[in-house]
Amino acid sequence: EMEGAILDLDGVITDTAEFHFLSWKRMAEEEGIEFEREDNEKLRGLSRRHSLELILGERIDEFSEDEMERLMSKKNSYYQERIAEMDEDDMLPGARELMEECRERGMQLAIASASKNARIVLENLGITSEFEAISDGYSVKNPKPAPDLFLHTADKLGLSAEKCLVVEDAESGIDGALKAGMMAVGVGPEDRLDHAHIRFDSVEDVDLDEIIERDE
Ligand code: B16
Ligand code: MG
Repeated sequence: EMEGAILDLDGVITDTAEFHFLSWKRMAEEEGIEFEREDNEKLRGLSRRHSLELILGERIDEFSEDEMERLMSKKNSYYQERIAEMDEDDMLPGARELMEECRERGMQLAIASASKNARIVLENLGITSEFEAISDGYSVKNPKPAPDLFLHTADKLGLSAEKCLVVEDAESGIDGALKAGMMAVGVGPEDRLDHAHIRFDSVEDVDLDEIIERDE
């Protein structure tokens, strides 16, 4: 029986992917680094550092550690400008309902986000107090696709891995959930999430009954 729902933040509760993109793009343009919308998709769910490494690609050798820090903090300041404008209305359709349904089934709720800004976003959405545990980009050393963030979160809930389901929009998040030994629920297209235990096109489509049945 499922006793914990571990939810990803960016892409499941709210859609900040566009804010991340616009912030990376603005930084890249100022620095003469090439970065196009097509390249944004593969950044989904990856840590800030891993994202920058992918954006720089082969040019990475041209940048010192200090330079990389500068680029990341520049991007982050642009991102923080964006999320400062968020409020309750920025929940993805179906996210609130999914949280309520998990509650009705007596499950604990948690957030497992790669983002160091997760707490600010949750505050602005007004849902911080809805979660028994919040793990973010500061919680563990190894980011997704490592299982560490999910295991850390289950631990905070006091639950073993097999009692937790994970809802994720990113390939790397599904990888991590599978490695953690949890029920991996994907939200998004098949080509990105075909390795999930079960997949829905969007958060609105997530059917908890179907997930529970799959688990039995
Ligand atoms: P930050 P999630 C992830 O959040 C985002 O999907 C990813 O695009 C971002 O690079 C990462 O957080 C780090 O964010 O720069 O704010 O620390 O999907 O795991 O909730
Ligand atoms: Mg995500």
